Amino acid sequence: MSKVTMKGTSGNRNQEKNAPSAESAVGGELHQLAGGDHPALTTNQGVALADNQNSLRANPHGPTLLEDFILREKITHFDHERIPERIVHARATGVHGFFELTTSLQQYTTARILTEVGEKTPVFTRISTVAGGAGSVDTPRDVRGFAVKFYTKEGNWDLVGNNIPVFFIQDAIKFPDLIHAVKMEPDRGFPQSATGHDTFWDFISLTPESMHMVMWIMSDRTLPRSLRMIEGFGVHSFRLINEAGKSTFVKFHWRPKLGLQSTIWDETVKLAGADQDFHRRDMFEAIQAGNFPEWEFAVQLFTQEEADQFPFDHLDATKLIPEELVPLKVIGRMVLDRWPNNFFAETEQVAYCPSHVVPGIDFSNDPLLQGRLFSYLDTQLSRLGSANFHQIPVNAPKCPFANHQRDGHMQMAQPTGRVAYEPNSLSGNSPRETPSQGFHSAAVKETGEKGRIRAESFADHYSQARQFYLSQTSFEQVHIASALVFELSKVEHVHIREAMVGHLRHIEEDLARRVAAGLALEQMPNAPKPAMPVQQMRASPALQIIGKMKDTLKGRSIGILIADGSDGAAIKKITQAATDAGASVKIVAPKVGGAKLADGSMLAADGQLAGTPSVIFDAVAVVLSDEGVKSLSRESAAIDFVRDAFGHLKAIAVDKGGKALLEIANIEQDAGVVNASDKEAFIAAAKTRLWDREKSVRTLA
Ligand code: HDE
Repeated sequence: MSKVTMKGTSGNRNQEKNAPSAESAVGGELHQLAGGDHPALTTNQGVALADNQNSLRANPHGPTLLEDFILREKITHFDHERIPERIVHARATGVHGFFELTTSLQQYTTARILTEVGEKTPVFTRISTVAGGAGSVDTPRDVRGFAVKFYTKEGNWDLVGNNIPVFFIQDAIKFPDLIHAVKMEPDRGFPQSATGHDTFWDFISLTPESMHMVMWIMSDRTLPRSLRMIEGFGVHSFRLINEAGKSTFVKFHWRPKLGLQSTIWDETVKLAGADQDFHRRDMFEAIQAGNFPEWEFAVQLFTQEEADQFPFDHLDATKLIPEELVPLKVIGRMVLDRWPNNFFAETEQVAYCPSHVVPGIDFSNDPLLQGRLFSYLDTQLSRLGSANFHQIPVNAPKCPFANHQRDGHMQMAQPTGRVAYEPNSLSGNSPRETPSQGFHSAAVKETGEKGRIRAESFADHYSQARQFYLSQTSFEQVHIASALVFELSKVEHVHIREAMVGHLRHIEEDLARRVAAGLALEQMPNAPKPAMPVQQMRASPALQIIGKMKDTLKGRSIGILIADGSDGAAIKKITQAATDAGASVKIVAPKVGGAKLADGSMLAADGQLAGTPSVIFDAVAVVLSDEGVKSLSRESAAIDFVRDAFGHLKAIAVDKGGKALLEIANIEQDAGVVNASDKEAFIAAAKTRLWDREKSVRTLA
């Protein structure tokens, strides 16, 4: 019997150059062993492999031998490839970049990152969903985590925030309950990354302090169009400390240069099917194309005396400080410009801790923040398995660091000398304290009685929820009401639906009425007794999304649907107008190889129609010949392409054939359906959503 081997078929056809690994860098000679440019494939002990296709067997049909150390090493390593995923924020996109200070805060802080104008500080930013596991979709209705690690000259500073400026709960002790309620229900293991289920709304309905956050998560803020189009917030108040030791409170904000933009619910649901990795891919493609996303960094600064005048307690993380009360001061910018080399090594292993601050920055007494100062370090020990997690390259400070901590799992450093303690008289160069520039906590006087007490100033649960709702445009209000109807319709227990509507009555009676009607409640439920009367607060337009959309197509994407016989000149004109306006353009055709245009030339497609629905675009154009219309009229993907674009309030440019397809799809012309030859009208319509159209395409609450 002849021996069957698979030698030489190891699939090394990928010509992309791999960055040299630690192993291959060691043995120069191994290069020659493998021949050409390829380093030798070795075990982790550096032994070159002669055969990576077959395990060692007693004979061609015999058992595999235990002595096959090559097989065992490879499989063992594979078996241990995963580490525990984050309990929350498991699914994420991470990107390197830099922070540049434009205005000094020297008056307020000694932190050099906030005083050295023009200095560029490297950052690693990780934007995440909260509830879903690492393999869940990018686009559930969910808060986005917005964590930035600044590798400053004075140590790492982690600003671990969200894309929403408030939180569900006031005290850290409630966090495990909140997360257990929102995550998949423990007996059935679903739903994955969705709030629309009984346990979540049960907990929320019994937690009035969450009502402000509920307004935010039911708004389109939780349905971002792109991670490049979200805001970020440090959420808690922090302190800045200046040279004289004086401290000032500060709230941190990130504002996207591309403006805020969200999708609408039906689009979001379909996006999850069209592209599970929609946000990660969008970020990847933007970075690859050199369209580096950018955020302004802004602060709200205020003193204790000013805080005493606020009609809320700024230490309560369910409250925000309206921009109208304390204006934002822009002090810098962050640009994300480099995709990680390796997802696991960087995005997965990065370890943020709100307790990572630098001299000149300090914490406030926000009880949620105080709990977080414990939780993150603890979580890193469990996830990364060692107190040496700071040695992993993505976590290591880029400034020198030295102390007498020693040993532990996976120690990578090799400290020299006999001294590992301080003070000592035996070493002339061991690390010592730096009394002047070292970290000092703010000298804050604490008085009062110890106890498990919630401050009375935390008792107002509805006023800012009401302010948020009343600050929205009517289009946004209707989305909030409809989201509540959608979510509560997924809740089986009627008493939970009723309890929620009861809370809504304190926020705004009309909202409660709309939701009650959407749920077909026969009677309006009673509102629970509020701990404090609801205050009337001035509307804050800064809380809208629509008000913060920018009049631009930069960073947006236009899809052009074509088929055999389409007019090449018309396609070219639309492409030119869209790219001139800053958008990227993708051609969609029934076959990925492209379509044969009217002039006989082939135009390659960027996406095949069935796999490239209009949900992934901000606006679409349809350019078809009579022959093209005929063939697409029988394609549900083509009908869905235009129906969804219309239903999702997008601009549609059509030529004669495109118009015929719209008629087949029963789409009526409106201001957003424009002639493909009128490029100005198309570009103007593509920059927004046709909000007025919505009432004609769906019933909203
Ligand atoms: Fe987190 N949170 N959190 N959180 N959080 C984690 O730490 C926790 C809270 C936030 O990209 C965990 O490394 C507690 C508020 C982000 O790696 C964990 C409390 C805000 C990320 C944890 C909160 C956040 C996390 C899980 C209540 C917005 C992802 C993995 C006191 C200001 C960071 C990890 C990344 C991650 C605990 C509340 C944001 C379990 C106990 C409020 C962006 O330690």
